[in-house]
Amino acid sequence: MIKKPNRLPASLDSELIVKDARRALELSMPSRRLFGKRALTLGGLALLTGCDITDNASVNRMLTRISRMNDGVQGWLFDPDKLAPTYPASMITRPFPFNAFYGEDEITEVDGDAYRLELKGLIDNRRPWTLPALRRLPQVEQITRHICVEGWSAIGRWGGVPFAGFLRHVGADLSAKYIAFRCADDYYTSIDMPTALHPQTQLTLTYDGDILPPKYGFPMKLRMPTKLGYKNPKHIVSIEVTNTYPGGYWEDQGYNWFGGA
Ligand SMILES: Nc1nc2c(c(=O)[nH]1)N[C@H]1C(S)=C(S)[C@@H](COP(=O)(O)O)O[C@H]1N2
Ligand SMILES: [Mo]
Repeated sequence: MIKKPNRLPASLDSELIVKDARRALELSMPSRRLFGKRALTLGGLALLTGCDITDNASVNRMLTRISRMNDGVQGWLFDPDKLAPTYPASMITRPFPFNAFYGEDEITEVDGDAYRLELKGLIDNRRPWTLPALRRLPQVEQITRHICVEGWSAIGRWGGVPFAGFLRHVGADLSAKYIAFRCADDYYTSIDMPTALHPQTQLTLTYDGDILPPKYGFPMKLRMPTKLGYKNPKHIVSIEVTNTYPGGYWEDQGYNWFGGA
C-alpha cells in the first residue's frame, strides 16, 4: 500500500529537507547514480525510508535512516577482492596534507617508548603490543590516494603490517561485525569486517619510508585506500573487535558510517 506523507507543518521547509536528504544520499554513496537526475520529492523520500515527515525529529530520523540504507548498500556493493588504484612514486603529493579535528599547532604527541597498543573484545590473545613488536612483523608498502570529504585528495606512500594478517595472528573473531579504534587524541572510528580483511588495509608505521611522523599519526594509524579519510584513524591506542555498533567521531555527527571511497 502506498502511504501519503502527512501535510508538512509551516515550520518545515520541504525544499531544505530535500536538499539535506540529497546531501545525505550523495555524501559517499557509490550507487548515487541510481537516483540520477530523477527529482527527489518529500513524498518520494517518505516512501524510500518509510518515515512520516511531520516535525524536526522525524526529519532527523529520516536522514539517519537514509544514512543507514547507504551503509547497507555500500556494504553490499563492497568487493573484498577489488583493489584500489596504486600509483608510481613520482605521483606522490608533496607535501602531503595534514588534517584533524584540530589545527596543525596542536598535533598529538605520543611517547613511542611508553606506547602500548591495547586489544579488546572478541580476540583470543589480547596481550598489548609495543612498537618494536609491531615493527618485527612482516611489512608491506602501498602508494595510494587518500580522499577527504572536505574536498581534497592526495597520493601518499604508507608502510606497515597487513591488517588481515594481524587480526588472524592475534586470533580475532573474523565473524564479528565491527572493529573499533580509539586514538590518543580522543578521535575514534570503526569499520566493517570485510574492509578490515581487505588486502590493502594496513596497520601503518611508516610514511614515505620514514617512521610515521606525529602529524600523520605516530606511532600507528590504519590506512585504507577503500575508505574516505575520516575512516583512517591516526594515533591508534586500542583496537576492539565487537558486534556492538561503535560509531565514530564524525559518524556520530552525521557522516556516513561505511564511508567508502
Ligand atoms: N586520530 C585522528 N585520526 C584522524 C583524524 C583526526 O582528527 N584524529 N582526522 C581524519 C581525517 S578527516 C582525515 S582527512 C585524515 C587526515 O590524515 P593526514 O593528516 O595523514 O592527511 O585523518 C583522519 N584520521
Ligand atoms: Mo577528512
